[in-house]
Amino acid sequence: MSNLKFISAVEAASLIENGDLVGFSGFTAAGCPKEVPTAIARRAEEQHAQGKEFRIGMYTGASTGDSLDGALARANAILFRTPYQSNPDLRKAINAERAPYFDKHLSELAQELRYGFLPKPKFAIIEVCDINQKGELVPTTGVGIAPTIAGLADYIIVEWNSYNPKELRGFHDIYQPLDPPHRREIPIYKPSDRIGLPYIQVDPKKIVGVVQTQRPAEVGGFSPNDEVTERIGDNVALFLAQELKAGRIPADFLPIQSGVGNIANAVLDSLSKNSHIPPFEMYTEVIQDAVIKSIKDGNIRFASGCSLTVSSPVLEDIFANIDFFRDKIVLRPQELSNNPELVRRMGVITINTAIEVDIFGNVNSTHVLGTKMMNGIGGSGDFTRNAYISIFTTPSTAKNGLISSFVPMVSHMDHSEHSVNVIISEHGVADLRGKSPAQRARCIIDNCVAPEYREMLSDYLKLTQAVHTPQNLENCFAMHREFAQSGDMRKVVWKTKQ
Ligand code: 0RQ
Repeated sequence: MSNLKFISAVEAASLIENGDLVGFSGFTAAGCPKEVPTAIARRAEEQHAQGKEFRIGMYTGASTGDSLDGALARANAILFRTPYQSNPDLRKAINAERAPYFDKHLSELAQELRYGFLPKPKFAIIEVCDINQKGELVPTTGVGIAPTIAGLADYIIVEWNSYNPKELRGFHDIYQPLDPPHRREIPIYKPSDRIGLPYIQVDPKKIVGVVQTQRPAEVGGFSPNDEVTERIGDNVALFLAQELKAGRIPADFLPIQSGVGNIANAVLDSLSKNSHIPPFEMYTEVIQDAVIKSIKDGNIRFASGCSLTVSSPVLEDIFANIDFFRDKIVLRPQELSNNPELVRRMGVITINTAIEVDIFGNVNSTHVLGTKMMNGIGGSGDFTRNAYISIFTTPSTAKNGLISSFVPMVSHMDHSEHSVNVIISEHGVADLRGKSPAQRARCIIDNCVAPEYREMLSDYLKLTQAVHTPQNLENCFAMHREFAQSGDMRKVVWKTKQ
């Protein structure tokens, strides 16, 4: 190990100058560096106190931990940031235009960096559980865009976090497709196929320092399932069991992708508990607590993902039983975990959460009231557009019923009616396949909308003419306007022509 230069986080941060572009490993809080970003944030604050500019451009895998996104946002140290994020302080900075943010499909970021569509990072900061002099970096619990930024960056700073056991070596499958016109098929035919190396190979001469730490992962816990999330989960399981019975899903079932958060966790619990659904595999981006429980129970046979986004007790359980999980989990770069070619080929059933859905089946995953960024599109577009069956879940209302998640026209569109097959709320299932816009509207209102909004949305349809998509341009955003004015969509009064 003698050739490796061990430095402190402060020394590492001092290498980074105002305006530098920095790529970070990890995906969600899993696998992200912690000590160096915190030290960069402190350096920014010191520079600002001396009246100097200090901001960096940030490429990450997806959301990160608070010591990365949170610390740099609070320090006003962000020149730009992409892609997905979910940190409250960063969200505030983005929505106040203090942190310019552009959203991207997660599968595309690595290749767009290689294509030169985005300027390449000068530094890559990579969290590892093991490293050697040959430049073999073994990532920890999340991969993200680490292989690409390590390849493109001029300098690599390694954060060697020994909270993560070295025995994680073997969990990763590191592979980058060639770029056009040389790209071939990616040879993954089932979730458990491995095609790459168990480490990221870098040029050891680019490693300018290794910072050692033992800082625990920063993934938050999940809220226990409540009545609404449980009912959504049960409705998803019921729907998929029916599809299986009808022979529209093969008897061995198909791989499942499931988004991030409490609803996704509840859905996986319900799928595992449903006796009509056989043990299945996951081809997903985020492996959450419920997946680990289901692997242990034998209800999930294998999980391919980009990160182990699990709460601390679950992570410690994995570390304690690492050999049990070794042949049941693989962690890949997001370019593979979210790859449209693979999602389409393997027939992945995708389940993601919407913020807002319109009665015609268009989905808003990202913007509150059409203007404020919530988190970002994440992998939802990578999966939805290429799914075997694409499902969106949402509670029928938000903010204790003041907002209906179902509106005449979404205030921002991420997934169009062409990509969205099925909508599921706690009230039921709207299967939109093979239906015209008017038929979809009836189906969503009858099956998914909260009882207190059903009549209102039925009345909306009465304001429309017999046309292909029965919208009323005078009223299509009236529910949003009403919420902005009175704080309660239930008070909307439709404008009718006198
Ligand atoms: O606000 O926190 O102030 O209470 O939105 O809503 O119900 O807690 O749901 O945490 O599961 O997040 C779509 C954001 C859902 C997430 C989204 C308000 C609501 C609450 C959050 P509060 P919940 P969740 C895998 C795939 C896009 C990316 C994706 C997401 C807050 O799932 O980011 O799918 N998805 N990636 O009150 C105004 C509405 C609202 C609303 C909810 N209609 N209007 N506010 N809220 N509906 C992940 C990755 O790619 C890494």
